[in-house]
Amino acid sequence: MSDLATLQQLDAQHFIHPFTDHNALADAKTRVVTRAEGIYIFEQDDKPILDGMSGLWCCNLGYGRTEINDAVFAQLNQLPFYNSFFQCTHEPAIELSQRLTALAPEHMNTVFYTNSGSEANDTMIRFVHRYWDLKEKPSKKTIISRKNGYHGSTIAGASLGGMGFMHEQFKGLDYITHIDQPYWFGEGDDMDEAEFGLKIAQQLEAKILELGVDNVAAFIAEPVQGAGGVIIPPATYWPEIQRICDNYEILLVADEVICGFGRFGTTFATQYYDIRPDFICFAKAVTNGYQPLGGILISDRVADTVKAAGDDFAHGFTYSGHPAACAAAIATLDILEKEQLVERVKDDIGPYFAEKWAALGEHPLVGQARSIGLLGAIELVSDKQTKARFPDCIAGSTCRDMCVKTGLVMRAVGDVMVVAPPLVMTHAQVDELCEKAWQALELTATKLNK
Ligand code: PXG
Repeated sequence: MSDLATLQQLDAQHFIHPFTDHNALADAKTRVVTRAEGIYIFEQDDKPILDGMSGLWCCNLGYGRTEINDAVFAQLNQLPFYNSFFQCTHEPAIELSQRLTALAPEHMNTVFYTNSGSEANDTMIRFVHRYWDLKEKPSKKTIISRKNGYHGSTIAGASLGGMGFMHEQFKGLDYITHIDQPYWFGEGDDMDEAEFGLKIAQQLEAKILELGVDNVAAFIAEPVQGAGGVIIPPATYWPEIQRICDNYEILLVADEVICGFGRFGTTFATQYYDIRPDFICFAKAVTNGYQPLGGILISDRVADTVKAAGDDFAHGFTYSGHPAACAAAIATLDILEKEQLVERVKDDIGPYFAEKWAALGEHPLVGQARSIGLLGAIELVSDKQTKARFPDCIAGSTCRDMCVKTGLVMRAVGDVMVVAPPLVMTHAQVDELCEKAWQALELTATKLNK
């Protein structure tokens, strides 16, 4: 293995990293991750770092799951690649489709495969536009999304996303528009939480009426915004969104790229919130992050319409339903079922995590500690009463650096610290995560002189 300095130098010379300030990276130097086991990653010094982010919201079963590796290896030996175009298919894609649709809500019985969450969202738009054209409502093209949502990084994914700093760097699609997010802590002022949830949901109705129902095709949202800072909507939000979509016959899209596969103690977050989307977009944890695979689960009304069209649906990727990726997904679903991890999140480790995580709210720097299943966020503030922030998101970036010192991966979204740890963690590991987070908060407070 090359020494760290050589790797860092080569990295700086040849590798442009995603979502990275390369000047800051040049000063800090890349961290080279060398191996992983259980819920820990290791760098060259070989000290364990608790991975509170499951890779990047994807390794829900943790690392070292050799069952998945073996399944991929066996599939590569049997049939490393064949396409699913031109009336061909193969067993892994067939089996996975059957398994995924059995887990999905009853009205969703078909899947289309992509290689990532971004492509899943692009694909969703292709289906939405095709559906309304086939329904002879071709003016229905606009998709309503939310500010601060994240839906990926292709042009369509980034256009659907509502992060201002991303939109500054490219020209977004003109048939996508955004309404506010249900961020009660940050934007609810003095409003009651339930009332705020209704008010924000009703922006969807107002937007539909403003644009004209004949022009609106779909509404997309993450059940809980992940990359935007683990924004858990008030309980009143989703029922009202469902009512509005039903009332105006707008297709509902649940982007479950982060929420899916057990994170909330249900297979899909759609089931947690009891909503009936036309599309569930998935990726990441479907293969435990071990192979690139994404896709969309599609409602019967949309799938039946598109299948009945009588001509080609002109959309697909070379690697749609790649056999090795499908094999990884089947092995992942096998483990989820065998180890009863969805139930474990609901009845055991989820409630335990909720209790321990909530205690971080007692720290003087924390304005709110919230969680759902195994997803958690803490809001860093300089004043707990007024919720005043430190300038320039300095608290978040400081806390992230302190987490590195304490041996914990916790992500900073501005001044919100978030975690999405593996579903397999033990009670003792939840304690360890929360203790390390507390230590990082203490170090942050000292550095910020609080
Ligand atoms: N939808 C959602 C809800 C996501 O979180 C995507 C789509 C896109 O998936 P792909 O596979 O194309 O990356 C995502 C991805 C972060 C971070 O910093 C989050 C994601 C990706 C990279 C970084 O929190 N989410």
